[in-house]
This record gives sequence, structure tokens and C-alpha cells, in this order.
Amino acid sequence: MDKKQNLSDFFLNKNSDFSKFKIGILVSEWNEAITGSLKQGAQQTLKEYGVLPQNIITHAVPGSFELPTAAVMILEGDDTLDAVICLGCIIQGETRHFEFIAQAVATGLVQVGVDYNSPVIFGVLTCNTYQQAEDRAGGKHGNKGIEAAVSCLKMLELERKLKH
Ligand code: DLZ
Repeated sequence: MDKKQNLSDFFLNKNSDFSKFKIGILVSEWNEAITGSLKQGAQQTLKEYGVLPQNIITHAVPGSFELPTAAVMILEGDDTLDAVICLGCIIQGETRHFEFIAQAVATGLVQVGVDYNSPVIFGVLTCNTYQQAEDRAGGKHGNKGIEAAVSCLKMLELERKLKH
């Protein structure tokens, strides 16, 4: 994939059957206007590719920092869940809070995915400004919620291929 390519334009095979998959979506309440758009993009994309609405389980978390713990909770609580998409928006402030949260979330989510052998998707914007976040939540740089959903489905497809 070219580094300039936007995953919002990157399509999966429409013939793939995703109707049996159950997918969790966790959404941070911080910067809710942005994360709401990411959520909408992710939900809509999953449905477009055939995931059944009742198999899309969405929960809110207070902030992005809580995403890794909530990912463990949702996977522990439902062993029929195939993947988790984690959506958040961390914006640089005056202090170093940003770095600690972003680093912790990225590391934490990788760890959950490896520990549970399940796709755990990092759909967290880490932006210097609110404008950069808007540009990536349905603006001129697409919607990273769509990309997160596409990444999730591609990982599930890979898993299916490797298992059979
Ligand atoms: C505290 C905080 C700050 C300053 N900024 C953000 C942010 O930009 N994006 C985000 O998702 N969450 C932020 N939070 C909240 C933390 O993620 C977390 O919810 C709190 O520190 C409580 O653990």
C-alpha cells in the first residue's frame, strides 16, 4: 500500500461473508464530537460489509486511557466476540498528559490483542490540534473509524484464511 493511500478508499472483497462475526466497538467519551463520527464510520462500514447489526456491540469508555482495560473486559465477558475496535481521540494539551495516554493506549491495545489472540484495532487519533482531528473524522483526510473497521475485517479474513 502506498503511504499516501487512505484506507477509507480501500475496499475489501464484497463477496466475503462477514455475517457470522461478532465485533465489539469501544468509544472514548473524550472529544465526543470526534469519536462519535469515528463510531458512526466504523458501525456503518461493518454493516456495509455484512456484519449483522445485532452482532455489533458498542460501549462507551470515559477516556482513551480506559480502552485497553475495557477491551479486556469485553473479551472476558463474551467469548463469542471475534474482534474489538477501539476508538478515541487524544489531543495535545499544555502538559505531557498526551504522551503518557497515547503511549499507554497503543502499548496496552497491542498487548490485549496478543494476549487474547484476537484482532484489537487501534482507532485512536493522536493529534496536535482539534482541526487535525476533525480532518480525520469525516473531513479532508477521511474517517479513521472507517479505516479501523476495514482493518478489523481484513484481520478477520486473514484469521479465517490461516485457520482453514
Ligand atoms: C485526562 C485526559 C486528557 C487531558 N486528555 C484526553 C484526551 O485528549 N483524549 C482522551 O481520550 N482522554 C483524555 N483524558 C482522559 C484520560 O484518557 C482518562 O480517561 C483519565 O485520565 C482517567 O483515567
